[in-house]
Amino acid sequence: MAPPDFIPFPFERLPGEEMARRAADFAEELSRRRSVRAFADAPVPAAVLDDCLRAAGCAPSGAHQQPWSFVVVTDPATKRAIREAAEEEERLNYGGRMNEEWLSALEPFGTDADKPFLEIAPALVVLFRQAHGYDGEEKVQHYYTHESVGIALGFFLVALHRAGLCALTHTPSPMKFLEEILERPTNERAYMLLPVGYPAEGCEVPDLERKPLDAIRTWWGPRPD
Ligand code: IYR
Repeated sequence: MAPPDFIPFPFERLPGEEMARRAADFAEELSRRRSVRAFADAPVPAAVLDDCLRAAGCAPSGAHQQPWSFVVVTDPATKRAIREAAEEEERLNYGGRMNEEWLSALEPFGTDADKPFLEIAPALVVLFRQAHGYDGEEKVQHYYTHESVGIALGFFLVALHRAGLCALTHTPSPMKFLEEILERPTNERAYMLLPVGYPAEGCEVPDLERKPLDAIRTWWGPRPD
């Protein structure tokens, strides 16, 4: 990639009150985001998904290498193939690959090896991490790929929520089958499988509490108003 020019940063500082309101509103809006495991089959507008992916692609990344690829799967036969392969791995996970401690941590959520949402959700978005890049045939080192892709995933989840869509961060590990089914290049590793859509009629979610701020934040130094 050609080295970038440096240009002025068009930054506008917000008035304090507006800043406080926006921060509080955004925290409130995100507090309503939930993982959903029961989806309606209603299609999601492609343009909305594309915009959410554009938001994801704005994440910062190591050396600006943007080491991510997103594959949107709406083809029913491919969704079925993904479901079958995911359930095969999950049967092994639930049948012994996850230890007792892990299974008991999951028990309150009622998850099991059946993943009907992989066929019912109108779109499966698969996020791949590019472990390295290519310059023609030459391998190019990528940096901080896990961090970069994790941030892009976060941006994507926030964008979906903001657009009125739901998703599940699903990891039917090992996920090599996604690289195979979706015929990805050899530098790509499946990072996350996300069914995306609307909640099914009557969808329920666990009544979870989030850790209060005091439990997740330690402040060193003065607290400016
Ligand atoms: N991948 C399995 C198991 C699972 C693991 C964790 I940690 C979760 O938070 C949820 C599920 C599954 O999707 O069922």
